[in-house]
Amino acid sequence: MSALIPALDKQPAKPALCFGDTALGYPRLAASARALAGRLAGHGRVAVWATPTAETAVGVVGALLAGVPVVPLNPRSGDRELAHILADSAPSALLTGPDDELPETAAGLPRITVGTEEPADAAVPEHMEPGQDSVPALIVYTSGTTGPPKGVVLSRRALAASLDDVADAWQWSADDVLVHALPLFHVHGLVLGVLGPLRRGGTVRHLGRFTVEDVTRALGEQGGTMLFGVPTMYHRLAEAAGTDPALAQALGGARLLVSGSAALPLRDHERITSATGARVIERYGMTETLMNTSVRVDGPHRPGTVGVPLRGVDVRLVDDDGSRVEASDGETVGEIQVRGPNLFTEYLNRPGATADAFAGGWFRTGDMATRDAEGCYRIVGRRSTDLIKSGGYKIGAGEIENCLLEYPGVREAAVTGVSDPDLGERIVAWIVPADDADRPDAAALAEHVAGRLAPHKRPREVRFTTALPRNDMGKVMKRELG
Ligand code: MLC
Ligand code: AMP
Repeated sequence: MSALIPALDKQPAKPALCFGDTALGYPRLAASARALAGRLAGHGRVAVWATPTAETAVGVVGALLAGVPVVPLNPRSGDRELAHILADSAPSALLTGPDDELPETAAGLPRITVGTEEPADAAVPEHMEPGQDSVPALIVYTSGTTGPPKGVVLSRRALAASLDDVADAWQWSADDVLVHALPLFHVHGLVLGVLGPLRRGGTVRHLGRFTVEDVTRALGEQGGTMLFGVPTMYHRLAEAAGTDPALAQALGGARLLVSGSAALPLRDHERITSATGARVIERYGMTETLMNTSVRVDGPHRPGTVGVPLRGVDVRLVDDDGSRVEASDGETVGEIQVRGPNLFTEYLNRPGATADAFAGGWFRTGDMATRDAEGCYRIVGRRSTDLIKSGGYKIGAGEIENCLLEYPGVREAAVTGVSDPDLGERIVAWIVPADDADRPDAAALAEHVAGRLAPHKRPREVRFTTALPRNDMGKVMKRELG
């Protein structure tokens, strides 16, 4: 296979990575990543402490050059989540920035400090980029309906195929300067948001954290041409754009605004367009599949849909009894199933879960959608009420319920996602206390989940009840809650 990032050899004269005041051109990125790759010889798999920094980007590129699969870790993971991911993925070392402070759970791992200061002409070992497309490149952890997160193994082929497919749909070129503020431990921020611009030979400007002011500056005076965000970010931009002319001008001047990871409500599409003249393009993806569909730059603009299948991806709708939905009537609902080189290889250490995820070679997404006469897909919901999308993060209800049940004074717990204008869905915990006169403290329950799992998994609301609605089998009927 050809190099995943050809610009490391061609070294165009432009910044590759901009994180705050740190900017790395291609020669320096290549030198730093190659130096790291040399240090990774002999490692089977490494983890990276995925702060939103240039060190994380260099760490991942170095591991890709070395052919060493890399596991991005959320630096805010709680002790339980982190211990699970480290035990499951068994990395031989942890790549970190020089100043990262590690929690005790990660402190036992050999640490490799990533540098970004290698002089471009330093003598560094020839890189060892593997020749095989099927070599695992990334292992990204993602929540399921039950149990702890699963490691999704993504090959070099999947990364390259998906990045080239979206480049085709978005006319994404080396001239683009991508702006974003997404976390680097999921595929949106890391694969699309960092490896995407590098594969094109362009530039990424990462904002560290999302603020309306920084987006305005990056798309305005700093010359950004594209913005990637989750709907929560676009919602906040839509709220501000009506009364902030500088923001409206910056958004209106961008070549492309892309939203993904969850549905962007029509109202936010409309507010952004009326304030800025710009249109937001939606694309649909998943950790296991990378990108599947998108509204195309050269196609019809269809807000409220996730567009058409990407060039290399087969997409079909399947009804409850397993037969293919042939109708393109914008009404008949089926489960989205996908096939193509963009798909993951397996769930790490979970052959059963991998087998269950496929139907005759097609990956079952669990997302329900319609298809219209122009071939545009509209996502209408999910098969399971146990998967919540909050702020663009996928969160499994079961994992949070198990965590809540450990807390003193909790007899029963159920977790649901309730519609929320900012987060899309917000996590609500339904708690049956052991003693109704002595209920656990709601803030302490949220803190418990944040500290054990991750802050974005914490319940934003706790509702106490005397009993959970259950069916004859004893299963909680979540649709009756709320
Ligand atoms: C609050 N905080 C707590 C806390 N309460 N911390 C610990 N314990 C508690 N009890 C802290 C948080 O750590 C954070 O700190 C701050 O309060 C706000 O946290 P938040 O409420 O979670 O942030 P919020 O403002 O809601 O974040 C919105 C957001 C974020 C949009 C910025 O949700 C986000 O980055 N989403 C991106 C998700 C994503 O990338 N998904 C892609 C998945 S891949 P501080 O210091 O920050 O203030 C995928 C495939 C595809 O889906 O198709 O793309
Ligand atoms: P994750 O497992 O975090 O990768 O999340 C993947 C899920 O995000 C998909 O299965 C969808 O439910 C959802 N998703 C991603 N993009 C979109 C979109 N544009 N519209 C609606 N849902 C989306």
